[in-house]
Amino acid sequence: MFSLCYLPTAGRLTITIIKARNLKAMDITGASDPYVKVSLMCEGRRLKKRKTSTKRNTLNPVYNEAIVFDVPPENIDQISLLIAVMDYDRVGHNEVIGVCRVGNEAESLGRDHWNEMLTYPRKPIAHWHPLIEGPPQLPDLDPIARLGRGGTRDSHHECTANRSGSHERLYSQYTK
Ligand SMILES: [Ca+2]
Repeated sequence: MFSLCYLPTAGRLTITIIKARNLKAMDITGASDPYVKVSLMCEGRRLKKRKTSTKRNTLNPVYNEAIVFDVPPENIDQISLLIAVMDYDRVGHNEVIGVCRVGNEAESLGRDHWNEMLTYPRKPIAHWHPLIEGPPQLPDLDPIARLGRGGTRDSHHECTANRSGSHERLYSQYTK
């Protein structure tokens, strides 16, 4: 479950990772060590990524952590967020537990949630999202992300979102 909130005047997009439940067990302990990685995507390219803290040995982690990206209003239609729940492993590679996407080009709930955020600016809107099991390199392989808006690659639609990076912050211990 996560909330989305957009401040058009400040050009600030906030995603608050609230919690997850019934995650897949990835470790022999019968649990996982989940953290959430959020990628700011523009036409298939990853502009920024941020992650939450790692919760050890649980399938029902609670985060309440906000991640902020700078996205000017003129770029908001080209942006999507790829949310990946990952299992931390002390030895070896961290594995993908599942992913979901929100944005103009996302499907069903991912697009509905995004549109609801744009309809009600300055208001955090939270929803549960189902995770799909994706390959680790999903951002590069996803044909939907590569198409861009309307399936064209117009050079005038440059991704300028979050170029300065001065306002991006990760609040741990964020409270409602
Ligand atoms: Ca693990």
